[in-house]
Amino acid sequence: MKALITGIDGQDGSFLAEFLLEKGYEVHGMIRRGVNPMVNIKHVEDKVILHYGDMATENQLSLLLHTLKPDEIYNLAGQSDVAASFEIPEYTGDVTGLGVARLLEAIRSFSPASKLYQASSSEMFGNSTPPQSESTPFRARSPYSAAKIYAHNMVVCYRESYGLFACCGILFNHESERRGFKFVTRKISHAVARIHLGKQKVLELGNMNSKRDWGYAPDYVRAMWMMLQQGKPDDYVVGTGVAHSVTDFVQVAFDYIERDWTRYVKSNTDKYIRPSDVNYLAADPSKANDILKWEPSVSFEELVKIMVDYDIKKECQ
Ligand code: F7E
Repeated sequence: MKALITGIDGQDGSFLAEFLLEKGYEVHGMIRRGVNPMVNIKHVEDKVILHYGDMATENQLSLLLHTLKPDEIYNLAGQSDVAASFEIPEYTGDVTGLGVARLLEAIRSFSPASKLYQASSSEMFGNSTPPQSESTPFRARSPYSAAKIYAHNMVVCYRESYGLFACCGILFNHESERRGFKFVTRKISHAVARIHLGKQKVLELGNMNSKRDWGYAPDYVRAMWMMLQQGKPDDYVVGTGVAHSVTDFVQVAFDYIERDWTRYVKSNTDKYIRPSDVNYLAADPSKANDILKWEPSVSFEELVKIMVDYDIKKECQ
């Protein structure tokens, strides 16, 4: 089996590459020229085949699909930083939204038998009432979510119009020791590790009241693969079903190093407040539980510990 992962060098791409290699796949990855974030895939670099490509240009995507004709395509590329999407809305729309239209056209023209996994996002639900399921309305609250909604709708449209085997995984937040430092969980685990070691004194955050359904990323890449092994293509919500606030994450992380978080954390820092935020995301993962038989394997408390432990170890090196 041959798979192509766009955005292979990101958190999810790297875990998915490991997962597919273990299953005996020939794994191809698309990376952008000029970017050097190879840390996540350094350990599998000689086992995967990397290609330069960009969601912002159709030529390379078409050529890649024409040459490879992969059995499975996992589209994990895109501008995924919600806060940044307010500053670069056009770029976000181009790669995260229109990029999927380019990919779908390339699949339809050059590799129509490929199965596609599209990384949709719980951010698309905006402030729709939790718990959110596949039938919950999408309500964009950021340029990022608007782009993801467009991409999601395009995948559904191509599935229904051209019979492509294309699935959207509406994934709730999933984190790990490979998460980028700009996302709140890794920002917290990294700061907590540094505070523990006496290297940092203060952690500045924005809105600590928002609630997210946080799971462990390796569990989520398993769900992506499971979707493509079904008899028919469909869309699935993937999350733990349990939500916690940013304050909860902070509290559990600081409890772990036995310190009182209120002495170190400054909340509502202007530069981390978004023009509009999503208040409360909690998955209703019943469909993924029933049909995919997918279940998360790591609890919220375990996730926090994994991340803090990793960052303490890293900061000691
Ligand atoms: O923010 C609040 C912030 O940036 C979570 C992406 O993977 O998941 C992710 O999007 C919450 C928000 O993730 C800070 O306002 C407070 O309410 O970690 P985040 P996100 O926006 O939920 C979804 C599913 C995706 O698809 C996205 O690609 O935390 N928050 N203080 C902060 N957030 C950040 N980043 N930094 C702060 O200092």
